[in-house]
Amino acid sequence: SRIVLATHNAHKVEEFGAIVAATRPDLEVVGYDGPEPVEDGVTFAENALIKARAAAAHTGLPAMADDSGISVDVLGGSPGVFSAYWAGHRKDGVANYELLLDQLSDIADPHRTAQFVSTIALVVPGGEEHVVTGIWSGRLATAPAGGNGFGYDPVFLPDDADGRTAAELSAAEKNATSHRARAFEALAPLLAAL
Ligand code: ITT
Repeated sequence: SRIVLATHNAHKVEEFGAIVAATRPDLEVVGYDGPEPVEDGVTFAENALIKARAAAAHTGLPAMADDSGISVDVLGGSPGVFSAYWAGHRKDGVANYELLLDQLSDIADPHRTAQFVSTIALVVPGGEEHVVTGIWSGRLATAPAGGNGFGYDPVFLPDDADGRTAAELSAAEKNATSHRARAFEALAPLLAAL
């Protein structure tokens, strides 16, 4: 059966492709190039639902959408839902994490804790809606390292990565443990009926 992945972010398409293939190879994940709704929610759940509802309505297929970001404890959870445009320039990953490192420049361990959050909404046309969340805990590095992944990966030191940043993990290593993988793990039982 088929499910629409409602995202315009090529990195998310790649990661979900690998995560879904590993657990539900029978599920065909199709892309979404329909109208992009205004993401004006103030929570990950609201934004994920906005994107999944739009795609389900437009395609008539079950749709899932990920809304994600990095939440830094000492910043009260920011950038959070504003992660994609923290430095004011949407999609400018390097400026975003450089600003974040600046903001944390006076903060030493153990106060650099942060979480990557992935909230996935599943919307079945004319049917149910579900929201699940996956969290990946770690700390902010003091300087970027690594060339894999995207977004804030070069400045995030996951607790389970032996001191490497997320951008120093292989795609397979990241996809085995990331916030996105954990959210999909919670979603998988709900997809069993599809
Ligand atoms: P769509 O809304 O089309 O899915 P987007 O990139 O705008 O794409 P979000 O609004 O959910 O998606 O923004 C998520 C941002 O959070 C993303 O641009 C990155 O800056 C950051 N982010 C999310 N997951 C990440 C990950 O696995 N590694 C590094 N940064 C991540």
